Amino acid sequence: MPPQRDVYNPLLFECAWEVANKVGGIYTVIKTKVPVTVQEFGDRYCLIGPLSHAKAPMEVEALAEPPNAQMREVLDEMSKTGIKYLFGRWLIEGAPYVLLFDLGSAADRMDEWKGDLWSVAGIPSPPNDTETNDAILLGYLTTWFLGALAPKYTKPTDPAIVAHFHEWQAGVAIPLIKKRRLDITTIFTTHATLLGRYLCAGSVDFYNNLQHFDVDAEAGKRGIYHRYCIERSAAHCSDVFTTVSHITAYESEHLLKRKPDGVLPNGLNVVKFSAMHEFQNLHAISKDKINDFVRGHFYGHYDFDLNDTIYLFTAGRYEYRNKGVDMFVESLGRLNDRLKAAKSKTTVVAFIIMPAATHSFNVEALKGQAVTKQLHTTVNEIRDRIGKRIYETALRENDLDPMNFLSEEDKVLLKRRVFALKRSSLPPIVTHNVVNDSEDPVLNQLRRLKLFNNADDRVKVIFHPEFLNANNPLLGMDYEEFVRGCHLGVFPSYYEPWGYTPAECTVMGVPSISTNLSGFGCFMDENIENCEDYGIYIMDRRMKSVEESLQQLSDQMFRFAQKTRRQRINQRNRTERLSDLLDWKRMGLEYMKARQLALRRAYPDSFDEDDEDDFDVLPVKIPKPLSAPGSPRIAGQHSYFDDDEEEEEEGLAPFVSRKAATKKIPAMRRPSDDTK
Ligand code: U2F
Ligand code: UDP
Ligand code: G6P
Repeated sequence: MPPQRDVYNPLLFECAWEVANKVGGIYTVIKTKVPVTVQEFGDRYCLIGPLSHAKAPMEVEALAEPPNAQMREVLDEMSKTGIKYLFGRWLIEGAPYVLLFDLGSAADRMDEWKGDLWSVAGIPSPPNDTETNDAILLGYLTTWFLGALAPKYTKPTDPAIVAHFHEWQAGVAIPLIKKRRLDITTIFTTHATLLGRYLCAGSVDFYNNLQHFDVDAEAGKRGIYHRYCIERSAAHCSDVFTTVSHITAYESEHLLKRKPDGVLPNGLNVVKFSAMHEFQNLHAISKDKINDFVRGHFYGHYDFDLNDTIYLFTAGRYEYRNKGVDMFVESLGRLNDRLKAAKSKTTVVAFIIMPAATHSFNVEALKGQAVTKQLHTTVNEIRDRIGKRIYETALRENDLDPMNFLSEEDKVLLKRRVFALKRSSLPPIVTHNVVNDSEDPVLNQLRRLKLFNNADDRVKVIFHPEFLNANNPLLGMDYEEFVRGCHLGVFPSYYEPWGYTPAECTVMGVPSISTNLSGFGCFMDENIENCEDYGIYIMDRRMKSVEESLQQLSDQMFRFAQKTRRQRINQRNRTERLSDLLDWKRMGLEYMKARQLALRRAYPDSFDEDDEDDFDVLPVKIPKPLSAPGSPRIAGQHSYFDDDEEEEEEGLAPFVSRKAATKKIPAMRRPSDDTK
């Protein structure tokens, strides 16, 4: 007979490589989700991860001891055998408990554990893969801890234990928990598949061949067979298996050979402004800073009107094909031709923010900022002097001829500064000296398309091969501030399980272009009747040929470039209204459902029969939109956990959008100011 536990007040352990340890997108997922999870679990929630001696001291406040006797006892036992850890509170909103294991303190057990992993789970581990070695240490330490904790809770009134693991690096514990038959229910969430990432980075027709890949052979060819085994085993041994989007669910079904039980889309911690104009003002302030940079960058060629200039950007890890930078650059070339042909006065400045190996800043780029700064300082000094002269003259009621106020010295000074603005070269297309300049794919494509920032180019380009930060001497802005100042984010990804960048744009009220191959793009398409009305442009990269997709992308950018300021302001307001859709307060409901399912599978007898309906249909209270008229009416979010027979049968229907008209935000009535 299955055991009985208190399934209404379970303990929750969430385990990931990126707990208090920023590496990539999973850190954002976990950190931003903490407030809603703490709200639900309070002190029954604890995160588990590896101890990074460099990062943890900045993020975690150590506590003398864990909150309850059971955890204290287990950690004391582990400590006596030489295991080191840091227990404390993660200093982020929600301040959850964290348990970070010092993997080095268990390194002497590595061989024993590797042997065990092979014998109990059939997972091999080569000697020199540090990432895998670390994953094994983390997995065994976590299982040790949870395995010792679980037997301390055996009465039907004791809490059930839910353990949620993210990504293969945290996945080793799952087969171990299963093989050891520990009294713990497990959830595994994968944020991408290893094979998917590797295959897409090459030039394969990934989505049309998903069913046909010989997964073991492909993993073997890429030297990741052992990692793949961990990922696949975690997917199969977990009580509940989930991914972050339907498209990754489809991919997992074929590459990991288990159909996910559900989809847990990524949310954000949305900061609400009390009035719309507040975020619009922030846009104007940030745009001014970008304007300053642009004045400097284009000095000597600054012959376009910033009042009629729009800023486009793409950003993320430098994965040229996966992130669709190839498409972005190609369509910038087309946009340039179209704007020129249309004799448009609008200038588009396109930024590419992706870290690449560099030597230093480009001297020309630095010089531009320096000479404009000097001119600005000189103008301010002259302005002060003129001010004094006017004041003195006016007091004495002498001759007030303005021509007399600029002294000869000031005229000379000003001329010198203006001469310094002359330059023989074009404004650089890249801000740094790139290590592999001649092989860099972005630079090579820009050169091939002759996008050199010529005077007659309506599209100017700036490749910034480093993530942004406020201390940067060139573009001294944080990423968030930069995004707010831009007009449109462009993310034409080919492989993007979720894609935080367009989601971040949305909650800041910045329109974006994404694709129907990204989790975010598909999610928005499923939930909104007419995405483009809301500034969510979605490129079709499924049904269209590359050429057609490129055409669509340049059409979307061209249409955007033709909008009036009024139309852009209006569109930003609509985009910002979608924030509720991406808020963890709403997205977190899917996590709740996953936990319910895990508990139900492990402790079916602990649920009151009367409760059944309550759990199947969670009280999904969708927050009201910000302003009543014209706002999106969010009728209901499509949930993978909905107990809908038809949906279950239907499967993932990968290339057929799961449009459910009633669940969508209705199309917007076009306001009169939408026409020029
Ligand atoms: C996904 O983004 P991530 O930030 O998690 O992407 P990475 O940090 O690149 O890691 C993805 C996995 O692929 C592995 C790596 C991770 O397990 O160790 N990997 C590898 O083994 N070798 C490589 O050369 C490259 C990667 C996702 F892509 C986004 O769309 C989501 O928004 C995000 C959050 O859900 O997760
Ligand atoms: N980002 C950043 N600084 C930059 C550019 C991007 O911190 O200058 C962040 C951005 O805010 C986003 C992340 O990089 O959170 C990229 O996440 P995404 O989900 O788009 O892709 P991933 O890298 O996880 O595949
Ligand atoms: C915000 C500000 C306005 C400004 C506008 C510029 O809405 O509140 O004062 O005029 O941004 O918009 P644009 O799309 O031209 O950058």
